[in-house]
Amino acid sequence: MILRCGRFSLALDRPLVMGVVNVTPDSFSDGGRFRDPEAAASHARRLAEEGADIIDLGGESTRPGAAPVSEEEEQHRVLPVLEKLPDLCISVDTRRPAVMKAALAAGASMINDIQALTEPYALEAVAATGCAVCLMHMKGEPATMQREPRYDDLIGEVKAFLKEAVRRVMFAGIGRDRIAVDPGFGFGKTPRHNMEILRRLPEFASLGVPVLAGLSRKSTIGHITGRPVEQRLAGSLAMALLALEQGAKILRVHDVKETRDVIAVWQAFKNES
Ligand code: 7PJ
Repeated sequence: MILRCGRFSLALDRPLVMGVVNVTPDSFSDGGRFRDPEAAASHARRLAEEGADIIDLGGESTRPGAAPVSEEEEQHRVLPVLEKLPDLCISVDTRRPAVMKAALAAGASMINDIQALTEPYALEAVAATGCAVCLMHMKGEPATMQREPRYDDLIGEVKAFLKEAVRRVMFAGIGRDRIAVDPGFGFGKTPRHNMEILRRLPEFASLGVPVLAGLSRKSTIGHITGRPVEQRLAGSLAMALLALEQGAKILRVHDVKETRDVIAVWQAFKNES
């Protein structure tokens, strides 16, 4: 299996690592250390050297209660960083069609959308390009999604949403080899919901596209371990190993070097290295 990301073709015979670079002043997990484009670009370079296959660049904080960002501000955060990294496979984490268009024109290879290209004109922004898309499930809106999320049938609901999202983007002309899906850990989910999704992650394989898992430093790890965000490396690595074992093909992480070691150990255990 191959994931086509614009001018990059990523083989999925080993799990891929997506390294997170936030260009926000209020990102909960790295405290907006990379607001300056130069600093963000050099962090991205370091993650690529550590073994990130894809760099996920985000200019909008989706942290509950985060201040809204204008479209202009979001572009102003992301584009200068993107332009400094023409040789890397860059994903842009955005919900806005105008940002998608501008990012793709500036060389982005993937669009990672926490609302699965549901904004009007989002499909049009990506379809005619060769970029990959990550379609994520979210229940509610970032500002309020963690207020007592409830499901009658958690796995059924998330899976049905992703199945419909895949159908919709394929109908718009995006080939299966350009699509990844993501159950959206922490996006309208309690720690209990997140663990149930992880436990039943193998059921998402029937969607026929690679599953991306984003668990790195998330509050569920804080809930389990009692650790603040800057002390969640061990918890994140444990989550990465579980996600691999449950069939995730792409891991979205902050700590690339350490996650690559987890993958190496897992592969040696599977005798595939
Ligand atoms: C995710 C994301 C995730 C995808 C964020 C954080 C919050 N995109 N963007 N999956 N999380 N596809 O990094 O903790 O889980 S922002």
